[in-house]
Amino acid sequence: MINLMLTSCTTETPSGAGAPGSSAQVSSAHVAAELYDGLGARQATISPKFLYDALGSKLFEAICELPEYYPTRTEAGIFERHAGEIAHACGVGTTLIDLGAGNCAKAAALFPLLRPAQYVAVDISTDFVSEALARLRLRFPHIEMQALGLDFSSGLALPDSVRRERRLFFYPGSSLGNFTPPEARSFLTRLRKGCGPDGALLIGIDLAKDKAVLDAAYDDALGVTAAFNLNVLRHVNRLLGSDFDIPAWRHVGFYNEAAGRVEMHLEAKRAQRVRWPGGGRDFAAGERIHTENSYKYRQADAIGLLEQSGFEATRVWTDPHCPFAVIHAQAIA
Ligand code: AVI
Repeated sequence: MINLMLTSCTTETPSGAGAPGSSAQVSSAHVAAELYDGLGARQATISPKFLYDALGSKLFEAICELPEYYPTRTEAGIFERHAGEIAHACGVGTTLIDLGAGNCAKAAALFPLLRPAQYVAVDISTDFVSEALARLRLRFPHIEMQALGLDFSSGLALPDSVRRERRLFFYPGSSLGNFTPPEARSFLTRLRKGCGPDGALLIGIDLAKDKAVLDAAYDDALGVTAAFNLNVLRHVNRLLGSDFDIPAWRHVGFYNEAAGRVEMHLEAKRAQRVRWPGGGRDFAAGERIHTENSYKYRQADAIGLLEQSGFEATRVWTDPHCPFAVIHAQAIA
């Protein structure tokens, strides 16, 4: 078994498109096979989940602090400004299921208004989330809480201990964008099945905006996002025993307007051969490894995606200066 360290931004564990979770016990054979597949493909890829080893998680926390990286603070501002309305739309006494709960801070900020009947913190890292819950229980002793160690990006089997009544899935952080749209639809459809006829979803989705803003957010002046992206090669070297020479690669992050997504790549600065046990690959100068997509939806498309997945958007809160949506969506019977 390999301990694939994947942790979160200061609050939620980002999760999506195989992206992010916390500390997953993943079989080394499975991890290696996935990496070999991606690295051997004509267009080489490394799944974004490999961005989140211990250092990658810290770098992601740093990204959330950057002036250029607007999503974290924009979403936090929306939750702060509209807390009362959001709580009203969700209603009190729900079964609040926090997907990628991390340190549970985002959900906990809503507890006084939401007053959930049960709080279920789901994270790929049971240890991390259990520690957070132990602290939360002291602050909110009247709320029934449980931690679930689950990689919900691939399946959502909730145990019987999770109440069936009025399930409210909480999925902030715009991590939905790290799925391709078809993957996002499958994921949301699983949530719809998991929440039952009286369930709902509270989700943060990043919206399309000016290319210059997006380019800067994913290629910041300090080079933190570059370090975050390049660090994936260190992680892969550790996991595979490969010999990626980090200084021989550069970070590329840009908004692909036609595809409606930000793309992150690693570009070879010079022609080189990368070796790993039993194989290797030649990269030409300028050849890229695709490491992440971050889809930016138009608001109408985000609502459409929810509808196609069995949800009806009942309320949408946005920021007056920076397109980002927090959406409350009710399960369609
Ligand atoms: C976790 N996820 C929502 C982030 C994003 O914006 O797509 C990951 C990230 N990649 C580069 N910067 C941040």
